[in-house]
Amino acid sequence: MAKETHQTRTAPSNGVQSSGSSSTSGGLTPDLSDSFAEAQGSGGETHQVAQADGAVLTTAQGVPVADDQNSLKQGARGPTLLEDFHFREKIFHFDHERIPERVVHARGYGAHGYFELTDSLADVTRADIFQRVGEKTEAFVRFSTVAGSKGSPDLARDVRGFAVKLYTKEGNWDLVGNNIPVFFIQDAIKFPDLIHAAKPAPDRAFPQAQTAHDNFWDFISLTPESMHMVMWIMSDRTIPRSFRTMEGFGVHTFRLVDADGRSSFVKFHWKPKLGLQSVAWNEAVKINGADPDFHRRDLWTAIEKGDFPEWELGVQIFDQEFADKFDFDILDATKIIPEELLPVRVVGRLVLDRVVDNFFAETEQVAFCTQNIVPGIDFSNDPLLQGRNFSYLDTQLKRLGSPNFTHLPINAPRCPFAHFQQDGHMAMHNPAGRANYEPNSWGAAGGPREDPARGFRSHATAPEGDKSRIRPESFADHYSQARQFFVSQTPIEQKHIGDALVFELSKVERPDIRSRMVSHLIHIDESLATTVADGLGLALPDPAEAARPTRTDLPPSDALSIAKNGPQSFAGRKLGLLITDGADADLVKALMAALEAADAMCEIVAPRIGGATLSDGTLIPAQQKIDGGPSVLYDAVAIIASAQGAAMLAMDAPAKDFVTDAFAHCKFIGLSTETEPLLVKAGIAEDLDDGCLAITSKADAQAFVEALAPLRFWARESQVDLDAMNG
Ligand code: HDD
Repeated sequence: MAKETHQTRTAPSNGVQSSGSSSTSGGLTPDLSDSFAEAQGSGGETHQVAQADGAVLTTAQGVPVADDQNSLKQGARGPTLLEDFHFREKIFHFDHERIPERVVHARGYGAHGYFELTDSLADVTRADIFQRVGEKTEAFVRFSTVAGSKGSPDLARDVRGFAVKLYTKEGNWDLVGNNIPVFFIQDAIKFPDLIHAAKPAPDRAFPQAQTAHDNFWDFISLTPESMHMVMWIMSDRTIPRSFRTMEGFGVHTFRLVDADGRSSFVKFHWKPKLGLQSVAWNEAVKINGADPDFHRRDLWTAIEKGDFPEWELGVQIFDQEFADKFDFDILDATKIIPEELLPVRVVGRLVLDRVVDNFFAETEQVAFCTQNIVPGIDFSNDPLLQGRNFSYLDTQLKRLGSPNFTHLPINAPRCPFAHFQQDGHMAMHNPAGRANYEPNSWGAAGGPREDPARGFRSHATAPEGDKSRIRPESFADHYSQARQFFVSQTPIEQKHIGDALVFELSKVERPDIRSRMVSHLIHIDESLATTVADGLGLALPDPAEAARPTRTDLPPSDALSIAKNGPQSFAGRKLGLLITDGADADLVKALMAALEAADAMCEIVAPRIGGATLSDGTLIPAQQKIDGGPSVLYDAVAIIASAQGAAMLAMDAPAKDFVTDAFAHCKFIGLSTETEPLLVKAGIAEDLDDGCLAITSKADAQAFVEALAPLRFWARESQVDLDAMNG
């Protein structure tokens, strides 16, 4: 039997910390099979489900199967016999394949990678992960939407979860954040109400994955503390182009604690290397139909082709004296500390370089818990965080069905662990030996002991005040930072916020809810309130009662704008190149080469999936037939067609949509001269602007790719959008 001691039980390790290698873990990997092997006393040989070529199909008990096509019957025509253990085991297992989906953040996608420290924080924290520059720590990240079910589309207007599990040498640290730095509510006791209101209404069970309905806006308009968050969710932050182009935030104020027990406050930021990028709302709606898996496909594809998504980890570190200067509370999760007041210090980078082996084993079973912190990091008294610390552990038991969910490879620490917890469903790490309690007098054989020096210690904070259910006065300003966010946006971003509010509230059936919502907007920005009221066909209501007047002196913060923090080039983005038979081979090849040189992707769209034969006879296979490759799937498009090809495209509705949508979504469009008939039929030939570039030579192709650096050609929006013209 494989010997196992209390002291040195080591979890599956992929060796990132110790050796820098990146062998796998998670899923039914050799690591897991080792665990099985040890737990089951097999002497170390693996119990992995054999996947190798030529492996014999067996039952779960390992019995070789002779016939997996037919159940066992009495006679050729039945009945089926109860003694068919293979059939019964197979169906029994199938019947139990589903586990409860997450009550929020059900729709998500994960990947493995590592965190690398680039600037030591040893001066402010003893957290092991922040000590040695250059050291890598294995990480698993899961991105998600909040409101939709597991099968809902990726481009719902919604907050995105950004949950990071860091397998440090002193235990797992989970930073369970979002792509928005504030939250709807200040106290965790309101979380079930918020989520009930956002999810489908209980009687009719719709709408799915949308906040554009009465219940959501009813709750929100009765919850003034949510107004800052409302500005963020109505901005393009909630329709990101990719997980790779979102920021992430720890949201709460946490604590860092140094070796001497001194503590400072900290806020965590993840900043994407590709810059901030989002799509347009009308585009999002169409992406959901064209490719409901848009975000997960994007992440998978990027990692598989070696274009590893990357973020910087930044921290804002401050002390009590700094905190006291604000008239809001740093424990209030509806507030930010503007980066202009406290710059973000970059201390590391997060790289995702490996897709999962198995979605269920890893992404579905990963259990993030806000209470998973490590020595050197501590909680603040933020009442939202305090409540979360109960909720996550509880929810994992419900979802994964056993307190032993930490035994699953994706959840197990990579560092040694030793404790006296035992038994329960699916126990895989029961300690060997006689002592399963502490204190004991079995000496060295008695199992693990406390370590006062290395062990986790909570920062000692003095209690304040009486036991009570109270919302502190310092949490009372609900509008000042909402206004600050709004005035920090570029005009086009402000327009999008107005459009989004009008869209969402137009789906609300009760006029009094619409009106109540607008009554809050007056405190944020009167012009916004007027635009939204006009857009709804509503008289401007009286302002809502405000606990505190809005501070209008908070200066704009550039860090809050997507447009001011956008991409620097077309790298990592995708061009949809529509071609036809006879298209100019030199132009097509020059464009493809320029994109490759710019580290960008190119997807060929053609009338037939077999591809198109270019002017020089080269057959270029297509990745999409035109009907399956609408322009909403691309960051920019180009059309290079022969005269005959363009004439055919001009008769094809999907081809016309390809151009009109690209135009309406303010995309850069590259056009060969022959495409004129298509543009005429699509109704945009007269409207071509500086965002539509002719591609008539190799040099044009190169210049076109360089022109693609900005996110969009936003100047066009006032020409193509009725709301913009009204506004
Ligand atoms: Fe939460 C999941 C982020 C408030 C209760 N939450 C969950 C996930 C993310 C967040 C990213 C998905 C993790 C994964 O990918 O598995 N939640 C947040 C943020 C919050 C927040 C940034 C505010 C700052 N959450 C919050 C509150 C509560 C919860 C106030 C309850 C009191 N959240 C949960 C949960 C979930 C969850 C019910 C569902 C699935 C899970 O935990 O594992 O426990």
